[in-house]
Amino acid sequence: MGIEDIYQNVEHKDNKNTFELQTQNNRQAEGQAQKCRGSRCLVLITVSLGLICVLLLVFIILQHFTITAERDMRKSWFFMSNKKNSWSDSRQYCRDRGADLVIINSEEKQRFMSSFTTERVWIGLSDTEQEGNMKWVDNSSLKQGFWLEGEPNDLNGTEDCNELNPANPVLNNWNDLPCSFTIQGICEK
Ligand SMILES: [Ca+2]
Ligand SMILES: [Ca+2]
Repeated sequence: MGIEDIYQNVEHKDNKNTFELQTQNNRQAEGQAQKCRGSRCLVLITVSLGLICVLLLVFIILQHFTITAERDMRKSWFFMSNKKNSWSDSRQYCRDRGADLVIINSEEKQRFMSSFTTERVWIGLSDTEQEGNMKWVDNSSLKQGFWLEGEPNDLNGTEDCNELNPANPVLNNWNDLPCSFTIQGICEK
């Protein structure tokens, strides 16, 4: 083997080594790129899942508000009876329409009902069953009354049905009357 052959051999070996090194580098780079792609993929999946969760949450909240609003609408459907009548005939007017005389069980509702009408109106409260034991049309007991001063007075022992008279102060405008008295009623559906 001449000196030239030795040089050629060494050169060939060097080339081979360089090629192997390059290949190794390429593999490493590819591996890193794959790793990078993999972690990017993970981030994307995480972000997507997060977005889906947020969308679901928004959807649930919107559904909740829609249902609550619908329920409130149903709760808030009030209408007046068409003419002045006794308490029981006014109540019958409401019942014929799938409603009943209004039940006022909060200050908020009392304020609303007082602004709902300018007329004296029957509300769904009476003590016809037992004197002094005021009950709503759903048979629940009265917890908070918005009575006119000195009322209910059961005048002459004949007053068992109750009106709301919006001409009086908003939180003091109930009065008991004879049930045969004729005024309109507020129905609640
Ligand atoms: Ca009474
Ligand atoms: Ca009275």
